[in-house]
Amino acid sequence: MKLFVYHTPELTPTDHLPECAIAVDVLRATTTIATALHAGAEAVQVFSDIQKLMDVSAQWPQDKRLRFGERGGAKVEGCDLGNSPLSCTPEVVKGKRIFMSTTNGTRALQRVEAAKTVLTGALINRQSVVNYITSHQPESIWIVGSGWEGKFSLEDTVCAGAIAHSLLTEFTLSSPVSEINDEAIAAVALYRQWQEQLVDLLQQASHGKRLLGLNGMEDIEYCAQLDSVYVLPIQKEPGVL
Ligand code: 3SL
Repeated sequence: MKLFVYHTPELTPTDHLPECAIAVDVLRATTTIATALHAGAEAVQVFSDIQKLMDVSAQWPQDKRLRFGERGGAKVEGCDLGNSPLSCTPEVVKGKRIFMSTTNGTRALQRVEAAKTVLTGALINRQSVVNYITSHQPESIWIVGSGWEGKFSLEDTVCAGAIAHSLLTEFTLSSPVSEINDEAIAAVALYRQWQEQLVDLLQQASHGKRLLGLNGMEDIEYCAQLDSVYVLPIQKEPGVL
């Protein structure tokens, strides 16, 4: 297994893709995707462009769709909801297709959508992602953080570290890691240092502070839970999980 962590989509190589890519946006897109699918959403379809989201979703029956739009942490006008995982209760999302566009998370997914297997990971569904990898044993794995507008983010890196830490413990027994980048080693070290205080770390992260300014403490506490849901968001067709 070759394991690489990239802090932002912009830092990934442009001349090849891995066998398996895991897009991560702990605050909050991939946490919301995991929560929505766990609550029974039919699928989540992601867009980087809001107008495209509006046009494509308009072709879907109104009672079977929900539009999730977020920019700068706030709900986009014209959408049904923003990007809070706490909105994704079974009463709201069950049986619905979610059309989603967010500032950074959807861009990370689009960067890797041509990989053979594309998953989304968050702290809440870390174990589901690890179980998939250990049973399928892809030859190369990228864990791609969304960051914030091209910059490093603590929350995505600690999640990458949580996934990598588990893989290094469980995977090496059957298939040794033949290559690992420095970012993956640093992400594991960050996770090992903060694994008991994930809520504190997320509050110190710059996007955590932004969300706190938007009354987002409950969201942060939810997003910081490790292995709290068992769900594997896996891409079925480009942009659809
Ligand atoms: O940047 C993103 O993709 C979002 O997840 C940001 S927010 O947490 O919804 O503000």
